Amino acid sequence: MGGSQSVFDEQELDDYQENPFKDRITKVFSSQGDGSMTFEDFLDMMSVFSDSAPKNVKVEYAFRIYDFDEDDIISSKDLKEVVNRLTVPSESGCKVFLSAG
Ligand SMILES: [Ca+2]
Repeated sequence: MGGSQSVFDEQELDDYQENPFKDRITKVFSSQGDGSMTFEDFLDMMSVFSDSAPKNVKVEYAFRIYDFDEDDIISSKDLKEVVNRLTVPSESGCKVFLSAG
């Protein structure tokens, strides 16, 4: 207590704008489950993303972010969505699709 620490610097905020998982992040931390965030939701998100958050908490939220269909399983379908989001340049229209199997 007593120390002050910036949560995000300007570069981190720019990076968030380009984050391919920002819709999942806001949905996972939304207490309503619809992507809308209360101030408490926002504080929870900042807490989890802080360097001092325990790794098990970070892992739990990472799992929820990557579990796109929210069935509590990271399936090949979820992993394909992760890869597609990481490999698709947002403005080029070029998209890589993986097939199951
Ligand atoms: Ca899933």
